[in-house]
Amino acid sequence: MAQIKEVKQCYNCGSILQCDDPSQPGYIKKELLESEFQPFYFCEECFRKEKYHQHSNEPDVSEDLLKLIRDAKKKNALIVYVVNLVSFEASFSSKINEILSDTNILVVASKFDLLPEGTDPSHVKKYVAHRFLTSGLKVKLANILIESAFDDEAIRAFGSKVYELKGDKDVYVIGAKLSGKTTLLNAFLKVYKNLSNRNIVTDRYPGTDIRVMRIPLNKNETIYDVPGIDDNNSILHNLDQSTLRKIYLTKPVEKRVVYLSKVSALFIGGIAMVSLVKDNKKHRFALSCYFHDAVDLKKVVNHKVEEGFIKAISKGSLTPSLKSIKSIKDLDIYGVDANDKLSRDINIQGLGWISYLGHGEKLRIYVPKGVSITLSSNKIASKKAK
Ligand SMILES: Nc1nc2c(ncn2[C@@H]2O[C@H](COP(=O)(O)OP(=O)(O)OP(=O)(O)O)[C@@H](O)[C@H]2O)c(=O)[nH]1
Ligand SMILES: [Mg+2]
Repeated sequence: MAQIKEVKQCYNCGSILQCDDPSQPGYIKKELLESEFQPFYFCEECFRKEKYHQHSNEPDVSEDLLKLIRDAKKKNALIVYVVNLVSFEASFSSKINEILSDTNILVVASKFDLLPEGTDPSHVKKYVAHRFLTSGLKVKLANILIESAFDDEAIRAFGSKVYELKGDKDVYVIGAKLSGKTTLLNAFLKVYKNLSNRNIVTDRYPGTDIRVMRIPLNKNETIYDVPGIDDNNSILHNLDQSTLRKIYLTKPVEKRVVYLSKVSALFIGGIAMVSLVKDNKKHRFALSCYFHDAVDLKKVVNHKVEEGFIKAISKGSLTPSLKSIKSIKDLDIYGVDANDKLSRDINIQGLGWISYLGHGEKLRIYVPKGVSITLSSNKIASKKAK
């Protein structure tokens, strides 16, 4: 009987994928094309050209945390990896991911309620899967939950997935600081039954100085709430408490669009800046910005944008401002080639992200020293240029 079969295409260039001839368009290695972990596919050329999901600085990870994660792996425990959907791109650690490669992982992508209204969860799920894959962690699409900790149905789905995947093993809930681990577990406690004679306790994890909350599931098994991976590569780490409270997202982020032309720049509060170094005469260059609305976005047209940025910070005319930025030496500067007809996100860890569609422009991104930026495919929508 005739069958309808999906023809697999490259996510970037649309070439029909093939494993026979590396010199022809759409070539991909057979094991990648057949991998059950692959949510979408890139031909080898696009993957190489695009340097997907690279990020500049990794978070610091303590020896104690690595010890705890190695212990979890030795016990064959289920790892619940919580990522905060508004900012997780540079929260991965290659040291942790090396330990966790080939481990049973359930991903909870939290704070879906903070993405713009109307965001497609199935696209976000693929984005998360791809992000994990390129960080060296294999996760099946079925084992990624996109949720908000305030949604009862999502919490029940989380509970049943944990029971389905854990077998007779313990469960370790890990992820970056403030990713929502404890909030998730507190919501879970409302629907959970303690089948043991043990109480929930917080104490030191053996052999480390890390304090964990232990939630007994039954006689032998326990869920561990593990303190977060450090955010020293995040804007959040640089801000004082009151500024942080002002720009920390608690309602859905809204898109703001700014058009840049050559010798212009966008000041993102007094914290970060994007300048357009090379334009494309035929196209206006639009930046779709996703930051808290308390972060001022100011476009400036000036040959001396760097000087202008530092001056504006010292005058306190941008909100919020990082007073510790006193000269250009206090900033890390990255170059981004906005390749032809490709839509991308520039993620500034802890602050938000900017989407653009490239036509061969060149950009410069300025962030406080040590803050990581990541270049990735679009989290919200995968518009492709024709
Ligand atoms: N809007 C929204 N906020 C959330 C959600 N989950 C957690 N939060 C908020 O995120 C913040 C951090 O949550 P926590 O649960 O303390 O994060 P954590 O991962 O346990 O943080 P550490 O223990 O420091 O590693 C809190 O202000 C929560 O209210 C969610 O699904 N949606
Ligand atoms: Mg916590």
